[in-house]
Amino acid sequence: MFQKVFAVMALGAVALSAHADALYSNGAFITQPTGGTGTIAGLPISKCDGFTVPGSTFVYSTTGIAETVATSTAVAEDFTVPAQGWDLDMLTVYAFQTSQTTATVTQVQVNLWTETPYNAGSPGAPATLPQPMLTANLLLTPSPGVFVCHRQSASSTGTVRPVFAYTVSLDGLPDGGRLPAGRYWIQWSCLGAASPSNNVFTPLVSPRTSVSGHNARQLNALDGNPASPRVWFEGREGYVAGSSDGRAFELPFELGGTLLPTPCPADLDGDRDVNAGDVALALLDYGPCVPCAADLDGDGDVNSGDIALMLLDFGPCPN
Ligand SMILES: [Ca+2]
Ligand SMILES: [Ca+2]
Ligand SMILES: [Ca+2]
Ligand SMILES: [Ca+2]
Repeated sequence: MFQKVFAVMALGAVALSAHADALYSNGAFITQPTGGTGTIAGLPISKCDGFTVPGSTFVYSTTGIAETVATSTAVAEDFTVPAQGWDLDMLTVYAFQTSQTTATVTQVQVNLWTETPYNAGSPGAPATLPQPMLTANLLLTPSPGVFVCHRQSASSTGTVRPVFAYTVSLDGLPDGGRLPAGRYWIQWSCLGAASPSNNVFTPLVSPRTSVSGHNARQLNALDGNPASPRVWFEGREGYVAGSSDGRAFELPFELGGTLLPTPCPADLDGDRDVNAGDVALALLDYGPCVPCAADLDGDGDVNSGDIALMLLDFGPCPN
């Protein structure tokens, strides 16, 4: 009989997780929602914010950061799960391939870290290298790309770099994406069209002053040579070895899912209500019992002390 109760519960949980709410956005990047001129008249624009470094008049302007499966590059961004915990269901990332006018991304690779990503050769790597949660990236087929805007340099009004949004399921993460409170890094990269260039880029959060705490990480060649090893480092716009440290940035992404329910240990049958049914279950286990859900005070015995705790929580579980 009780097995039946749990089976019904499990079905309820599946139905709930199919409803994904917006849990987190790392920042916007459309700077001119009412559109541009020339060949992209009327379509929204994401214009990068240019900057110069002391002693130079050159205006740096980063249209995109490589996140290309075909060249073994990737990016990672951090997010913080609050005390209640999250059940992640979906990730939305943004990508363009210069000169492509249609959505080209056919695969998004995803991994998750519980520490800042470093690998062998990373500047400032800790003695013990962190590892991603999954030994192999999730290989995910995205929803059809949705046009979002055109990405431009700081000065251009004509270059066509249509940015598309791609959404993938995160239910392939450990435990279906259920995460306890803490700080995490989500890693992603995209597989797009092979020619005329296989490079896939993400725009940057723009303007960068709209958010703080810039710390996006890149998996790429440290020296800019495509043949060099791929290492994790903090991305720096306008970095020039020996003359400019550049400036860190943020990358746009969104997470969808649900808040985990608040723990309610006295609710033994999981119906989110502590009532006579739960007391009846506890009485079935009365006496020495290890391990035992009804042993609420953890003393290895289900007795009047546990029933008293149960009565204290009588009524609906907190949300
Ligand atoms: Ca960040
Ligand atoms: Ca999930
Ligand atoms: Ca109950
Ligand atoms: Ca007890």
